[in-house]
Amino acid sequence: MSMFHRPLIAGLVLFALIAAACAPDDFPAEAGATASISADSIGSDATVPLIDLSEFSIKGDLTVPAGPVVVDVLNKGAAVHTLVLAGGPKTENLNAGEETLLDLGTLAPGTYELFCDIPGHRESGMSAELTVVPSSEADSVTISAERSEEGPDWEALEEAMTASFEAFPAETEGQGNVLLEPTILPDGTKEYDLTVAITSWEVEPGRVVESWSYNGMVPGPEIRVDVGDKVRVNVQNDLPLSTDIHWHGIPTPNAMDGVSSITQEPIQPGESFVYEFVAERESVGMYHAHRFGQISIPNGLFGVFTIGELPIPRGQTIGDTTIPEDLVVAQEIPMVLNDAGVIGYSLNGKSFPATEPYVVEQGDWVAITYYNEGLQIHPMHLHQFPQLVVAKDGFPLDNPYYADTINVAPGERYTVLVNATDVGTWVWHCHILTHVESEDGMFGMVTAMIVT
Ligand SMILES: [Cu+2]
Repeated sequence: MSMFHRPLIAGLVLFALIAAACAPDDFPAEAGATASISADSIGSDATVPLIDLSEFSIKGDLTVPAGPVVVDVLNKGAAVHTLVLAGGPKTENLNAGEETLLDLGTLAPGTYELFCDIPGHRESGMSAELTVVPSSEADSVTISAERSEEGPDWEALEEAMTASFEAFPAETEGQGNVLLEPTILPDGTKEYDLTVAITSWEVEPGRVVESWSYNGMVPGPEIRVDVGDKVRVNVQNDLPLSTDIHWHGIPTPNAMDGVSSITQEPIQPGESFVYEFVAERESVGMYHAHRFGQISIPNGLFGVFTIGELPIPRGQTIGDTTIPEDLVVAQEIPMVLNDAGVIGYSLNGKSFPATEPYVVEQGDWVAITYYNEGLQIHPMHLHQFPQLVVAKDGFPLDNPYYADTINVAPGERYTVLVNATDVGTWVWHCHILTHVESEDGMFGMVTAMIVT
């Protein structure tokens, strides 16, 4: 490398933030601190690599010589992003088009992870390795003198988009939501066994992650019981952390609520716990860990738990439609939403093109329940067919209503009825566009209803 520093882009507007408190040599003691600095406070011996953020990638000068490093970060994307040095400093939230300097301190030779800490972005591809070579090898390193003015590679975008559609539906290993059959005990109790462990999970073709799972699947096995059933769930914890199970939306005795340190002792690694309760009323619920939920749930520890029948308003008139008294639901579709952890943006544990298309016959009535186990809201849009919202969190609505887009917040469930009146492949997706498209084409929270 000829120079350790380079001219800063004219007109670069920078904000001196809390740099005063952060001596560069203190890294990693400044872990988590935001460390944007002003242009004129960069030491003349600092390397200033250019890093670009977009949906969902981190690109730029990813090899630097050992010594002081100040990254010039530009958000070239459409969404808010950050740049974080794992265990080190991070930028403020950067809006689309914003640029800042991030002081990484003095880096020793080695590899470091850079990522965006907006939920879901790291898992979706915003992670990159920064390689720091010994200063004796500095001559072999090239740092961009200025940002390329080249526009996007339109052709590459076209190719990636077409390829992503052509791959749908893609086969992957593993399927979630498989109905779990109980063992019926002599007194009629329905007994289920759940093993909690870190297991491999293929989210999309070739992307195999270390998911946190119930019985090795994401979402965990579906549990379905009748009102009045005695339920017993044996939980074996094979995680490296203690856990518990909360029955979200399911009434239980307090001691069975699954909030360890309050209603029970944590289930330690290698230990087990038995949950027992009576299924009191019809419920459209979920089960998930409560302890370490922010780690374990996005990583896959969630499942669907249904008591009784879905609340279908047979015979009721909504607008100019009367739901037939003898309406037969051709298919019940649980759709569990997630957006973070090792799984990332997904429907039922899979990212497009590995998401499952739902094949129905023309005229079928289909009942769909959205379950949001993620950290963000997701407006779920089905093309062509109005979605009749019949229940919120399992509670039947007095006045069901039609919507074509249903906003599902974390923890919520919406049950909708759809009459598949028109033949075709109708796309079905979250309408936050960065949850479904990246520069690699379609991904994440997209599937289709195929009406034959
Ligand atoms: Cu979304």
